[in-house]
Amino acid sequence: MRVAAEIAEAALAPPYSFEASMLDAAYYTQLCLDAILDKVLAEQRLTPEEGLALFRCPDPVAVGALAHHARMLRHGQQAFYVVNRHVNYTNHCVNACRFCAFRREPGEEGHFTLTHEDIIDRLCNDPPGGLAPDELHIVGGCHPELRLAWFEELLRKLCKLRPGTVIKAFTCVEIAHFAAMEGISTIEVLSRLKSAGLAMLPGGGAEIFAPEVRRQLCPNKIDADAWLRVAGEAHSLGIPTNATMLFGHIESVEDRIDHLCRLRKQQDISGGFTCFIPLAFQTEHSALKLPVGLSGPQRGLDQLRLIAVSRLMLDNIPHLKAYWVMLGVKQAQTALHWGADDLDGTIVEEKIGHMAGADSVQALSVAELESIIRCSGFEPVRRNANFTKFMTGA
Ligand code: V47
Repeated sequence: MRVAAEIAEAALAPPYSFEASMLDAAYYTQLCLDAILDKVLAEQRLTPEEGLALFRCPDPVAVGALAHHARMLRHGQQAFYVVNRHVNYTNHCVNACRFCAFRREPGEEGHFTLTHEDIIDRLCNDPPGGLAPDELHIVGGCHPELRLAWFEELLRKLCKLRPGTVIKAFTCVEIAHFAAMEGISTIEVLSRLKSAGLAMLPGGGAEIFAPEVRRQLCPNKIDADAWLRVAGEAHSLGIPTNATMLFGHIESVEDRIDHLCRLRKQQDISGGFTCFIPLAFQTEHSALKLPVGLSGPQRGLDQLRLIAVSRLMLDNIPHLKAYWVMLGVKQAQTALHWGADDLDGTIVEEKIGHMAGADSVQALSVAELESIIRCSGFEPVRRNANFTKFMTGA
């Protein structure tokens, strides 16, 4: 006799059928979502008001089914992962955002700034029998003394040691900080870093674009327009970028839709966003305290709904990442059926989420990532940072 877990896995194996999906017109009419269903089936753009209706729909599963349809149209049975390494070069930061549990004051316990050698050691020494990474993810706080030349030299060293590996480094916030420190334009910073080997920008620092919430969360950080301008400049230089949204704190559903619409508009203009990553706020060690009921496991369905609405609103951004570090592995796996197509990667060492209280593990192996994907009924596909290299899992 087969164990139940095996049967459950086998039951998911048949490919998605658009005809036999859950998208029953009569049911969506009952939910007053019939116009949205028609648009999703016709692959038409949703309005901000329709996005809000999806947040207010009493049946989150119905919203998830729409997003799953949109995801299956784009990626079919494929679900992506990357063999990567994260490194944070410093937690010294001039910004002091209220939600951040990663930053430390100089002299405070846990304050650090890595040397080039430390960074190379973390990124270039593969564990015995381990795979060489296809992506290096490098971000840090906005350090008041590290100069642009230091970062250029680091990139050049890494390119020499890891030829062929995509270097995804420095958020739009860091780029703006380097420009202010050097007294040069952000586009000049981007071109210099590109010449030194930068291939892509990660999506951090976007937080929430809505000005009032941003003022409360991160008053010292560049504003939405500046973040989007730097992303657009990167795109104009042929540097793709990701985009994030920090959610699950003090933002309203209107703020979420505003964030998604600003990203969608920028993508219409500059076209270089590769992947959207909703970042679930980790509360435990954050100075930003939320009322009981607004954090913790009871937010699980809200996370899935946010992922689904993001997939439906961001019709022009190809990929949506269920970042397992912040969501937890089980929720990230579930999210693959709610509009997400990517799980991020092996990571090895993660600090920003874990210092804030994320209870996920530090690393996942390729075997674990592939198993999580297969047990969700998808085909694991190993990618690099910008999804330009694909390898179907064994
Ligand atoms: O910018 C900070 C967020 C971001 C917390 O582009 C927090 O592939 C939750 O951007 N709870 C950094 N989030 C991480 C990031 C990222 C991660 C993985 C992949 C990619 C990519 C980008 O983390 C920050 C901030 O928005 N963050 N503190 C917190 N307590």
